Amino acid sequence: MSSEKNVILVTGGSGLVGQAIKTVIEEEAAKGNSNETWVFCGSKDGDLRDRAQTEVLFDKHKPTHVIHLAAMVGGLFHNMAHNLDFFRENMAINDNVLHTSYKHKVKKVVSCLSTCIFPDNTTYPIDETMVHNGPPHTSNYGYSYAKRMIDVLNRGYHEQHGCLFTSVVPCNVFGPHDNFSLSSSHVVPALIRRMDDAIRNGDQTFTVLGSGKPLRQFIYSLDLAKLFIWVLRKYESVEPIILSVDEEDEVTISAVAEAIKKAHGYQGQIVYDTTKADGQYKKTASNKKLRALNKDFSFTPIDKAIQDTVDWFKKNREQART
Ligand code: NAP
Ligand code: GFB
Repeated sequence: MSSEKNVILVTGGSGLVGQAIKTVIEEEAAKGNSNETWVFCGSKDGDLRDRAQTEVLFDKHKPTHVIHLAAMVGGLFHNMAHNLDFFRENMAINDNVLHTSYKHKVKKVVSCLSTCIFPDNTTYPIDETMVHNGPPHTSNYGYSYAKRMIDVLNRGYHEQHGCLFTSVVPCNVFGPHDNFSLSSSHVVPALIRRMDDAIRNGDQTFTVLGSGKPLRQFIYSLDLAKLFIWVLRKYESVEPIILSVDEEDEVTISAVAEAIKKAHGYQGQIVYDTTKADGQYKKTASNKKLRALNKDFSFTPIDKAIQDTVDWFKKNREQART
């Protein structure tokens, strides 16, 4: 990024990933001066489904760069129940943010896809070239197709207008400031919150939904934040880049539940409700492209990341999204 004053607008800045980026940027700022002004926005600063409100936000902040995180986001069960909403809301947000970025001559936009949007019937490991190679898993087709259209829009703005609009593809993310609500959360915050409830209620058993057999790669939000900032400053391609832990760091949902049990110090028994959906069995993604470009990055071990997140939740439950 140039040495002149840069203004980085982070849409979705009040959420899990946005707050992790804020934490990392604040730690950086404490170490010395910067020619960057960072602005973290949530829906109270403007509903990005609305073009006029999007324009007002951009007029106000005049960003030179955008990290575009804002989205309707949720776990497996929320997606299964709201595929239409996930498609329409995210299509509106993405078109407004990218078109307004183009009209405001934003130098670079980094948007966010997800490893869950890849074809369900695929070879492994999944890589960046496979985004459009077939239909996504039925559980979240709405979210997946809307996210894939970000890649289509990025190519269109680059080819037609020379814009540097790119995207990253994280695996499953968790960490402080996550969404711990019962209705829409992802598996890690859901298990953390529900096990805290079980402890408070004195429950002797704890139910994990599904079989516990599916496999996932999980990245700690603070690690993803550091990689996002690296992409903003150093990655100059329109092609998506996967930001995930290594393939061999993939774990079962059961292993995650046991790690959360240990972090909570919960003494009860974990049981499985196999009447509930498992979702995708696996979505193993390769981080070879990232490793080739960012050789020295080291990920936080998952047990430490889970312990830190459990500790954060117990300390901040009253203010957390529950
Ligand atoms: P999150 O915690 O739910 O945060 C979503 C953010 O988007 C919030 O700041 C929210 O603002 C904002 N937002 C939602 N609707 C909006 C609207 N209509 N107008 C303006 N802002 C709106 O989600 P997250 O986990 O941080 O996700 C951030 C990005 O990472 C998303 O693009 C998501 O698809 C992607 N991602 C997440 C995961 C994961 O496992 N969490 C995995 C892969 C990719 P308010 O809360 O203020 O309303
Ligand atoms: O994070 P998650 O909800 O979504 O994980 P996905 C779902 C897996 O965790 C399934 C099991 O195998 C569930 O059976 N699970 C067990 C639970 N207990 C729970 C629980 O209490 N809550 C939840 N939510 N799951 C999502 C996509 O897929 O991945 C989204 O649907 C998004 O679009 C996200 O991209 C990153 O990993 O299955």
